[in-house]
Amino acid sequence: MPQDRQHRVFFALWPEDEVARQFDEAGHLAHRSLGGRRMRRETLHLTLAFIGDVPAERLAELRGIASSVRLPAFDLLFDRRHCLARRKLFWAAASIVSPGLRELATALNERLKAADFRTEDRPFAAHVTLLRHARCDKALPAGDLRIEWPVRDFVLVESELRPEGAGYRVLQRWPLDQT
Ligand code: 2AM
Repeated sequence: MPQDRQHRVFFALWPEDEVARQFDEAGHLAHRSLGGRRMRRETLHLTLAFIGDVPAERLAELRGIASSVRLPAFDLLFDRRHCLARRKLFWAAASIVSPGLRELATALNERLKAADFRTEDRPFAAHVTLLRHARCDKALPAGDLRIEWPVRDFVLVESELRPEGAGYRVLQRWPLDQT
């Protein structure tokens, strides 16, 4: 592999099959009203820190940053559906952002910044995108969202832009501490 190849990467939470299935079902239901393009079940995730293009030789630094983060596992409850008209995105969110999630996202973003990686300046908004190009002017179907997600690890992901949408590859997984 040529050393100067760029890798488009980000840190994320990646759900287990059963949790991904519930997000997928919520996307399926919303799609009936809002249309757009559904995210494929195997690609559903929550971004903790978006980094963008990095050269291959800096991937080891990212692995080092992840390994230096020692934080406890936490549980999330996704109970909000939101359509962001400006970006035509429909996503699932949590009305209470657990301190564990905030701590993890903050730790990663701060360490990335300290190591001179480019990170997002926009405030962290915990969400799982379910539809792109959604018609947010349409009414959502009735029904509440309630997805419980026990978070026990986080991942570094490479995004490969393909004609059929982004393809993601989990490069490595780091466990969170469980007591
Ligand atoms: P989104 O779902 O709200 O678009 C991979 O692109 C992941 O990184 C997506 O979850 C995306 O969020 C997130 N992301 C955050 N900032 C991004 C950026 N500047 N460009 C592309 N994706 C970004």
